[in-house]
Amino acid sequence: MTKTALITGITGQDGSYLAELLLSKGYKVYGLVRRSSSVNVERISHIANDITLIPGDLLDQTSIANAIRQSQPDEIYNLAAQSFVATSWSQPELTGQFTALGVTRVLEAIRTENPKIRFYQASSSEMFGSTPPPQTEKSLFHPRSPYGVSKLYGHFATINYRESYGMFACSGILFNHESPRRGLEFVTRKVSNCVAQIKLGLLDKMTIGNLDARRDWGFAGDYVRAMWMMLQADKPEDYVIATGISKSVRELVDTAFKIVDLDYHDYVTVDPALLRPAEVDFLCGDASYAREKLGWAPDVTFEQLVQSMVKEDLQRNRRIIAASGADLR
Ligand code: NAP
Ligand code: G4F
Repeated sequence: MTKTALITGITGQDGSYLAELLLSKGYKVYGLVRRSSSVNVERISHIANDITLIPGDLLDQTSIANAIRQSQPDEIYNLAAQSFVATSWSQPELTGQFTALGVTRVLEAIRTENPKIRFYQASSSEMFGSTPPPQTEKSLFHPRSPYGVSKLYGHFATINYRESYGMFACSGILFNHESPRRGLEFVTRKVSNCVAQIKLGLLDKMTIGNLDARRDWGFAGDYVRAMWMMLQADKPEDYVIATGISKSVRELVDTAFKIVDLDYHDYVTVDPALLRPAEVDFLCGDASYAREKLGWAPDVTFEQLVQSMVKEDLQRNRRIIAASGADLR
């Protein structure tokens, strides 16, 4: 029987990969999209004819309930959030409204419309904050940003609806995952785009913040597969999803510049304005439980990921130059 899924955050990085995955499995896919004054569907334009978009906002309970009524989903993937950690210090209240209370709004809409719907919550390794690695499902949470605090609320709201109402509600505690579709404000994409622009002569220098922070970076396509697997399991549980390999921002920068035969020392300067009020120093996840229970493992390595991002940004910037009519030599 054809399954139906509703994805909040379908216009984001993960939403676009998840929609592709579900379509490939024969799902009917709906996406909740908030109103914007300009078109914001670049990441899903290639599948626009295969999905149905429903207007709605995580800030608006009625619109979420309407979306559930219209789509009648078997599964809901709650990916919408204010997801940029740095912004959460300048907009802490709004981050809480989207990223924390937004989860309760979706859970409450499911409870009242159809509690049999399976629910996936996009929890985050940011919730571990200052807890040292390796981080597992059993590690302590100590978030270090308003974003991390908000995600922790959403995480426990999901557990609470599972325990209070017997709902099939799961959280994936996902470590950083990236792709050529990553927003330009996140460090991997900022680096891949700057490297491409420096190589093509469009940019002279790149500024960066904390070079010593360490992250466990994987490929978004591998991680949306884990989301789907969680909702196919026999019982609802929470899982850490990670590669188990941690790299510093410095290693990321070095790797990306080397791909285009440049030495980052010649181009990169640290800008103290990019340092965060409180940093998450060291993330490295242990996804043994997901491997054992779901059979999940990542396919793409850190080096392959950075390579693909730099390559795509080189191609995209070349297209921009070509469209502007500038000489590419
Ligand atoms: P993203 O690219 O920033 O996408 C966020 C999505 O949320 C966008 O589609 C955005 O819509 C939507 N959104 C924001 N506020 C909304 C609102 N009030 N109502 C409806 N939609 C709203 O994020 P991502 O990287 O795909 O991440 C997906 C989810 O996983 C997020 O919850 C993020 O916090 C979480 N997560 C991500 C990572 C990671 O490394 N990528 C790791 C752990 C957890 P617009 O297009 O209109 O802005
Ligand atoms: O790429 P980032 O902005 O990602 P961050 O803060 O780790 O958050 C991402 O991963 C979380 C999972 O752990 C998600 F929940 C969240 O939604 C998001 O997807 O920063 C990564 C690291 C940080 O330590 C930051 O301080 O890179 C460091 N960094 C150094 N210079 C920089 C920069 N980050 C950004 N964005 N820009 C810089 O210039």
